[in-house]
Amino acid sequence: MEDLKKFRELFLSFQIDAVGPEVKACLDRGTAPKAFLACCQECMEEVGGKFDTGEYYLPELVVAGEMFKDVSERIKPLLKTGDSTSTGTLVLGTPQGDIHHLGKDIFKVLAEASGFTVHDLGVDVPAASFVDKVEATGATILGMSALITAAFEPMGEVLRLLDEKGLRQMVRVIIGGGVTTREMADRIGADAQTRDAYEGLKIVRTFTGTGE
Ligand code: B12
Repeated sequence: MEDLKKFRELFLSFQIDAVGPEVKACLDRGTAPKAFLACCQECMEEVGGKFDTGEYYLPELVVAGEMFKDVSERIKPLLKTGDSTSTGTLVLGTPQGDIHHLGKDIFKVLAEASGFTVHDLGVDVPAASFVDKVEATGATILGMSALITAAFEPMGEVLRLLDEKGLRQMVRVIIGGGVTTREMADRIGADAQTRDAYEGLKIVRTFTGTGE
């Protein structure tokens, strides 16, 4: 990824004002829009690792988050011209207690670019709101993103409520995000789990019968 070397350096040195122009310069040189998503994810992991070891604090996380948001806004319109053959309706959000949204947003960009209609409820979403939205839209897929362990219980609550309202059979549930595991998905009764937005897209396409 020689092409994104400077972009990566700017991102990792938190040069927030220079990142946008560099995205444009790379795109002008022919860099594929999707390459930025992968590169940003790597950068976020690096920043996250330094946060974990105490080298960085919350301000670095916030700036990295802002840069990531800015980059995805810039490339979103370009991704939409991709393959939009599949269709399906998806409700998406980060459960109550969790305010992380960058990974969810990456998945959303990919799902929309692939032709899905996405109802994004945002972050810190109460269980009842997920269920109400599924009911109101007739969505056949529900995606939840979790980055903190405190979000597990609220995700379980969503599954319980879906059952209670007789909606569980109508909707396939996928959970994603750095803290999720297959065991967690099994425990709460979700259909699928991933820590990779591209894999998530493949999974939801199989749910709608539009995957390979
Ligand atoms: C950025 C960040 C923040 C930013 C969030 C910015 C934002 N706008 O989202 C800010 C600064 C706000 C923040 C706040 C906090 N954070 Co924080 N944060 C992170 C950090 C560094 C990166 C997370 C991230 O964005 N990763 C990049 C994305 C792209 O990865 P991802 O989410 O996994 O998404 C990918 C896949 O999982 C998948 N995906 C994600 N969601 C979904 C959903 C579906 C349906 C699908 C299919 C796929 C999918 O797609 C993505 C691309 O492949 C992590 C550390 C780390 N190493 O991960 C800590 C981390 C998640 N935070 C943590 C903590 C503790 C907090 C705070 C409590 C800190 C505090 N003391 O206040 C608060 C949380 C408050 C709250 N109630 O939520 C802990 C969680 C620990 C735990 N196990 O519970 C972590 C792990 C850091 C740590 N080691 O301590 N944080």
